[in-house]
Amino acid sequence: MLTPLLMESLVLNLHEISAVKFGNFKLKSGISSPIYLDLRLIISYPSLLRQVSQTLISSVSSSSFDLVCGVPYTALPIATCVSVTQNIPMVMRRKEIKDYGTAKAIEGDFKAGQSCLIIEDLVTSGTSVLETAAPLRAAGLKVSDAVVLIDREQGGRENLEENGIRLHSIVKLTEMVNILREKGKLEKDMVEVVMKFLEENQRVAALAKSMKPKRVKALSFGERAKLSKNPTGKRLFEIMAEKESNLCLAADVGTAAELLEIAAKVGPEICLLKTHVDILPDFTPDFGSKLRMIAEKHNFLVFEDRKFADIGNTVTMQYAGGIYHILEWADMVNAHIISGPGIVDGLKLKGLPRGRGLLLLAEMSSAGNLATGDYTAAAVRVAEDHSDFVIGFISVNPASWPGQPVNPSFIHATPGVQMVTGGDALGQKYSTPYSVIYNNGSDIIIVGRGIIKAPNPAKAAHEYRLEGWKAYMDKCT
Ligand code: 5BU
Repeated sequence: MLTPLLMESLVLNLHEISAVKFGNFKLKSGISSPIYLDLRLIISYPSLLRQVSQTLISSVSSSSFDLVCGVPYTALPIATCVSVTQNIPMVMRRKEIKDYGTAKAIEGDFKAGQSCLIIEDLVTSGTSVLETAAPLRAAGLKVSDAVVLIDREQGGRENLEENGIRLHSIVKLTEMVNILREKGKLEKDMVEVVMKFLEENQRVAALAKSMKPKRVKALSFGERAKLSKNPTGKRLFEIMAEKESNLCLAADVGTAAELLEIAAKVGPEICLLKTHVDILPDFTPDFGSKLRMIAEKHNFLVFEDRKFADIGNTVTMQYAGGIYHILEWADMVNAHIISGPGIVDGLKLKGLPRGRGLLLLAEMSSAGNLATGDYTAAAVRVAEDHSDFVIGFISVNPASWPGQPVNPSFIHATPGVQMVTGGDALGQKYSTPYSVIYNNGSDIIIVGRGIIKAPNPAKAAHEYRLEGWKAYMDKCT
């Protein structure tokens, strides 16, 4: 605990450098606020930066953490200062991944199992702390505490608590305002305006929390396996439960040889392997049987991301014939519904007698795509009419679909997943494993470059599996 004198000195120093301002400010969220905090200014005052970092670390027991990590960007210099003065190694979370070749979500040297303290300047709802906690946890680090300079008291503490993170705050915003009032730094009229604003904001946060629909416990994959009418759908649920994996590898590598190699390496971590067979220059007719041997050994299914889109008669030939004979080796394929339900009838004609399954593209991950609203709803209707063959959907945010939840026998698989949010240069959009599974209501994370471009794909797959599985377990409890 900070002594009243130390807290007072800290607050006055922050006020002195105009890191706390009073007036009428338009916040990023659009609302007008009589108070504005700009803690980025601290870096221009080294003695204050030292005071802030010492105060922060003394409010938690520094010896119990192996590492510290600042939330980018404002808290990075604070965390650096803590690291240097306390001799605790630091790690850094990348806010965006630019170069997929060398990209790592967490920079620095660390070992799985080490404990990491998160350092932040200001907490409102706690979202930014959670965004940093997710990749740290995914990398195997233990995150149980976060320390913050100022708590705006708008639900952050409770939100973090729900996610297993204890929040230590140095000053609450109301305490800060009280100190400044007592020290004559605030006009009486302004005190009233500020206090009213803070009270209202706390009320709004509490109301939003109380209005949040009560979460319904999700059915387990094991229970859903019993509901599936299709053998491949049933098997996929069973594999997910057996292997504790809801990870699909998008194996978009350069050659068939590389694909088979990565399938063997990553096989133990995945429930599903997704191919684009038409990108493999060295495809040979025995590719399918070789891949299936690896799939059987490691107990995963094979999904050819063929995205059929033609009329029923044509897709029967594309599915079973041509060079690739997809029907022979892919447990499941997917299709657009742009051409109408006849496409499902066509694929079913070939696939159902072989026990294969189909995913319909209800949504897509890329920016500006047209699979939204009525199109998504139409995909659900087509699936319901063919639930012996359609096993689920390519979905992005099924929790937001009208008329939720759809029949739990359907599986939702979501592409566009990496440990940090962002995108690539060609329209791909990324969400984190936890948000895809827990917040957006999907079942399977489909990860490509996040794994195949990692320095150690098997290790990266392991981390994605743990993160995806944790989100699923949280939904089921
Ligand atoms: P990435 O490297 O994780 O971005 O790869 C994503 C994979 O998922 C890639 O094979 C795409 O073809 C595939 N994908 C997608 O990204 N978005 C979609 O909406 C659909 C498939 Br459908």
